Amino acid sequence: MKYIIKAFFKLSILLFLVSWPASAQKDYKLWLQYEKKTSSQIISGYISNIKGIVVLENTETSKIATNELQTALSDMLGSKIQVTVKTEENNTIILGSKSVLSPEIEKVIGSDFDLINDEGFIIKTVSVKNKNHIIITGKKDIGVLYGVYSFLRLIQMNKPVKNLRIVDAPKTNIRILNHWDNLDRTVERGYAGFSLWNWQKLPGFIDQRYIDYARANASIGINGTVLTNVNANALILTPQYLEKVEALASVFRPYGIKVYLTARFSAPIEIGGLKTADPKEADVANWWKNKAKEIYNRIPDFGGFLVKANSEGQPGPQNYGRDHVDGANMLADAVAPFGGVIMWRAFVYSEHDANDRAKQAYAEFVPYDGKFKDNVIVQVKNGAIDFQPREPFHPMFGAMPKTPLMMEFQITQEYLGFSTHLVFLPKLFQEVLEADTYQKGKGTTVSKVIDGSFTKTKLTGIAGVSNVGNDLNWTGHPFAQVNWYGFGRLAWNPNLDSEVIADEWLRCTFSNDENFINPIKKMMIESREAAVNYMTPLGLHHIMDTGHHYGPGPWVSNLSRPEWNPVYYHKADKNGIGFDRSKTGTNATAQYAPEVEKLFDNVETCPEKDLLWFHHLSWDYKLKNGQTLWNGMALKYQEGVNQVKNMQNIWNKTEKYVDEERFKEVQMLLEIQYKEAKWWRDACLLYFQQYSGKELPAGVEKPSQSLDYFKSLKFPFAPGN
Ligand code: BDP
Repeated sequence: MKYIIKAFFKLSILLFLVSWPASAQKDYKLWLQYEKKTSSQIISGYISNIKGIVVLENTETSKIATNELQTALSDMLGSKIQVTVKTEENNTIILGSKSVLSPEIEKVIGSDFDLINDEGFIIKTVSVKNKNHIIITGKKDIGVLYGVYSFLRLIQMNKPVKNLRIVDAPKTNIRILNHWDNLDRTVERGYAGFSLWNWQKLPGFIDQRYIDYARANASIGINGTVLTNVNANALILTPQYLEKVEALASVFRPYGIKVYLTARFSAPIEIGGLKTADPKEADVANWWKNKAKEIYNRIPDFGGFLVKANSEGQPGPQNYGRDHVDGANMLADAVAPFGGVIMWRAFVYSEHDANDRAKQAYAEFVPYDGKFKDNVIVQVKNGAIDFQPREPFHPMFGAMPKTPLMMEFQITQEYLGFSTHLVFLPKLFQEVLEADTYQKGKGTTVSKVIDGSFTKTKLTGIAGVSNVGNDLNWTGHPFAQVNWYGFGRLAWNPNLDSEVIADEWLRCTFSNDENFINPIKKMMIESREAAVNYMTPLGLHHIMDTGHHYGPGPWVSNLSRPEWNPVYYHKADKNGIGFDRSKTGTNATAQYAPEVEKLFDNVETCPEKDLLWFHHLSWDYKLKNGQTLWNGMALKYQEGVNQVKNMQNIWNKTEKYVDEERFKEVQMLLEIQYKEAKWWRDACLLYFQQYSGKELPAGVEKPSQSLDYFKSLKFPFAPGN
């Protein structure tokens, strides 16, 4: 008996140890789960017909494509798929780029090649010499790799792989993650652990994570990564670090990913021993030229530099009486001989400028339209302030027709509940991309500005500030993975619907069961509006607490720069609330095309979701639903809280569709989100109530604590700060 109990005990420990990694792996595997299919799924998906993989080329990239296809198919089919080089067999998948296809196959692909660029792919069911095949091809091997991921996505989603003709290519050239990672491995605004880059062990130690990171990015078409923080450290440009960067670049290369670095403008002084970093000084320009040469010697396909200059205390050309054009063009000359680009950020606002902060980037940059070198692209945040839960699109997108502009989205949730709140960001991204700038008449959407449809610019791009860290599940929250996924999919195709993204991701990450997909998709789609409602409804913005940006802080008014204080943005007083950016105020609306200006300027036509962004209104102002502004605002805060409660109810019903670990993780996180939604509601309403002097309307729960209590909360070790 004793022996049996002991054995049972040992067995339970063993089972525990075995089961832990298996479920944890699900989190780690992201949207590349490749779950085994049932026999009916295999039959209805026509994958049982696939008899082997034929590989026509032998590059590093094509080896990755083959391996991915073989492993994934074998896992999903439950039996090993063979790889051969014999094209004469029936029912195979043939992988190969245009140059290695046989004339017969090239002929059946025909003019489809004209429809794609160098990164595009074609997936086509063909019959050649009475044999059936699925061809996955592209102009280059990277296209084949992207094609493989797209093909596998179909199978993951139980879409039949019969009679296929998919022709797809990315609409932007630079699809890039910006890591705000410091050399000590802390991550500015990072909520998923420490930086992936283990600088101390590089270049000798190649963490498997680097490979898995590259694979995840390639699977969604991301083709660039900026390894370092925009608040840059010049040391990254020293040989000691460049050797490490080179090692990472070699890992990423076969996945089609180029490495970029942030350039600290004062690097010539800090690591170059020069007395100045003046871009007009020949010594300085030469220093950068030599630095570029040194980097390209190591990394021939180095992407280029991302630069934050003269912004929030970072050095830049203005320190020497020069301007952004001088700075960007000097760096552009340094990397141009090697095909590099400069991504110059437009996130600027000055403590010496008393003007509305929302107007400053436009005022500073629009006069430079057409003055940057061809290999410069100006990187603009989606809104004019700073990644708030909702911002109207940045007016610069409608105002620089002669300059390539790239979008900067924030995937990490600095202002959207860190990695604790479930907020589906593709919905936010889509809202911005679809916005009409009217730059060249109706239909000049932001997406068309950045994909170069109108300007025919050669350089196009979308950047996303990464939410990835060394947490086991990469992003801290299982559902934050979709924000990385969705960013990649939108960078590839800025016109993609966010609902399609949610659908794809859920099927590949969790389950194809409609009973799971339908409610959870709805929950995701609504989650962004829920966050806006419980944080910053009706156009409110920048009312978070200081420094760490965790939780509400509408009362903050003591910071040295006026535009750092929440009171600067909400302007609540006895007469009302909101920032008057209309003609009667700062006239920021005039930075938009006349059609948009008119819309925002007139309080009657201004969308209510942006109301307090553009207008200061009395507490009794009547909203479209007949409520007063005060009541309407309070009800919005309550609605946000109710939406989170509803998200919890929906999630609690999914236990049988989800593995235990992820089910519990999301359940716990939603509980925290619910508490924090109430915290936002109570703190903001109590604070604003001091000015409105009005009771909370029926339907809004009474606050659980006093305003003083909320003001007293301190978070000295909040992450990411
Ligand atoms: C703000 C962040 C700050 C960044 C800055 C930027 O709070 O940490 O350095 O943006 O984008 O959102 O440069």
